[in-house]
Amino acid sequence: MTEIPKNHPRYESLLAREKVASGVKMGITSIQGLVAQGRGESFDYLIGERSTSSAVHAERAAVAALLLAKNPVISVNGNVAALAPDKVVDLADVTGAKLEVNLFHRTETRVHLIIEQLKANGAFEVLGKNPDVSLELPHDRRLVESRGIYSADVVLVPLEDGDRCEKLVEMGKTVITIDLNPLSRTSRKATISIVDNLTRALENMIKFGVEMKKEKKEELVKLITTYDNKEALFEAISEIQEHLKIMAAEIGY
Ligand code: PTJ
Repeated sequence: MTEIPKNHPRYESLLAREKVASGVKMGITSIQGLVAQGRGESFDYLIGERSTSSAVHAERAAVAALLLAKNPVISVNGNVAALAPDKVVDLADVTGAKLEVNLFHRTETRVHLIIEQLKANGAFEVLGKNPDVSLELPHDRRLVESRGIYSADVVLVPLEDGDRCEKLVEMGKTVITIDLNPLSRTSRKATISIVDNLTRALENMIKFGVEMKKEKKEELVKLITTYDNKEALFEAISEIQEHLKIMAAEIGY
């Protein structure tokens, strides 16, 4: 991985880029993952590279849903494994969720390498190697484990594609997504859409998880029942508009 000087004004963004590129070199991330990261980066620029208040609101509701779930599962793909293997393992620990590797560009080698990467970051068990159920989907994201995503009541699917998100919602699950694009099909189809950068979102969620575990169950239920995803997406888009207005004013034309 190329060393990025810590005082570089775009340190976080360049570091993330290096992580995804080295994920590709290690065989963890798909080559298409580079394009996905670039797409995410451009939305992050428009958002202002911060966790907005609508994102924080969605992250709290998502953590409440994970903590109250009977069988919560976090789905891991090649970008997540490259960018935040430690954080995804920590979030699973804090919320009691299972981890399951689920890939769009599935190869058995990639599944194996991602499982090893998560274990190297402290995961005890990672599902995904032996899928025994096939969802009605025309691509490999259909392959899931009955103990994991198939029977989950709450699933966190970071950097997801719209049709599996829609299928999981159709199956009656609470689907939480992390996607910097508030206009994506995934964001519009999910139960709780977190419009934030994966790394920032996971860091916030781990912190909230530790705090919220001490809260009464009724407080967590309230966070979920008062959450409205359409409203949250509307807020996310408005926050981008506001940020762009500020940026335009700074040009000083
Ligand atoms: O590892 P695989 O084979 O399962 O493939 C994973 C990718 C990500 C390549 C695959 O799921 C894919 O092609 O995803 P998309 O359709 O490009 O969607 C990714 C979405 O995530 C886009 O809307 C991006 O804006 C968003 N995104 C990309 N990077 C980040 C992100 N959102 C949050 N944080 C990021 N770092």
